[in-house]
Formats: sequence, C-alpha cells, structure tokens
Amino acid sequence: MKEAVLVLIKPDALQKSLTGNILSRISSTDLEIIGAKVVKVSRELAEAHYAHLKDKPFFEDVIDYICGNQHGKHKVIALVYYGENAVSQLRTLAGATNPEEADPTTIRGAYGRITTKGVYENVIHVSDSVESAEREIKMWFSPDELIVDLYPSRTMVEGTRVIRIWE
Ligand code: IDP
Ligand code: MG
Repeated sequence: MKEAVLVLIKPDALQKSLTGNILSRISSTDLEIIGAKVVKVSRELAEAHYAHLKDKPFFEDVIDYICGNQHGKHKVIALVYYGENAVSQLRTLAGATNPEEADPTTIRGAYGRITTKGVYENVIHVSDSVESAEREIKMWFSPDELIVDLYPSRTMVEGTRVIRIWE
C-alpha cells in the first residue's frame, strides 16, 4: 500500500540553507513528491499541528519555533511524499526527535541541535503514522494542491471559482 506523509522543512533549516541537502537525502528513496509549497505558519495552524503537545512545558517554544519567531524566517516548506512504506522510510531518514540522540547519519543527527534554552531544533517534521499523516495533510494542503486524490473530497462553488475541500 502506498502511503502519504507530510514533511516540513522547519525555519532553522531554512535559515541554514539546508533545503537542498534535505531534499537530496530524501531523493535517495523512491518516494514521489505529490504536493509542495512555502507556508507562512499562523499561530492557529501551529497550535492545531502540535495539539498533541498542548500540555508540555515546551509547547510555547515549539509554537514559536515552527512559526519562525526564533529564526527571522517566517516560513516553512511543506511537502507531501507518497510511496510504499513512506512513514517508516522518512522517519528513519529523519532520525530521533532529540537531535543530540539522533544517529549522526540521519537528517536530524547531521543538522539539528538543542539550543541553550532547551528547544529541539531538529530541522524537519515527518508525520509519525499513516493516521497522523492524514490529519496533518488535510490541515496543510487542500485537495487541489495535491496531484493524487488521497482522501475523499467534494466540490464547492466559491464566488466564481470551483474548488475542492476535504469531506
Ligand atoms: P517528532 O517531531 O519526532 O514527531 P513530537 O513528539 O511529535 O516529535 O514533537 C514535536 C516537536 O516538538 C519535535 O520535533 C521538537 O521540535 C519538539 N519537542 C519534542 N519533544 C521535546 C522536548 O522534550 N523538548 C523540547 N522540544 C521538544
Ligand atoms: Mg510528531
């Protein structure tokens, strides 16, 4: 079964000009990019994306981090990768959440760091399961922004435009 996964290139990676390195590491897989864009992350999107961390002491820092407030780069690059075992392939390439514990051959191990304030700057986000990938992809992308029909959607008329939204 082919799976879809959300990958975010986080603001620290953009500040360090790591996009090319990260994309070229991921291109060692046979996964296909089926959606890609640059996003200025709103607080609402950040809070929805990290809803599972709401009660953690580092929640505010993580929201600040993904919104780019710590890097003067108020953007992330959002990508949807698609293919067999996409979740496990990309989670393995990304490495452990804690960049100091991540294997140095992984993306987080190679490029991540923990700041003196204790924020895990770990360069990329990768969905951790097929279920969270669906939740996240629906949050970050509209059906028209993907070249594969991943999930059920319906057509809507908005003014003079015909658009599709997730069901
Ligand atoms: P993941 O990104 O490997 O899936 P999650 O537990 O979903 O890990 O956490 C989301 C993000 O929150 C991490 O990528 C990291 O930036 C941050 N984070 C997670 N745990 C900690 C922690 O213990 N201290 C500081 N930041 C953390
Ligand atoms: Mg996660």
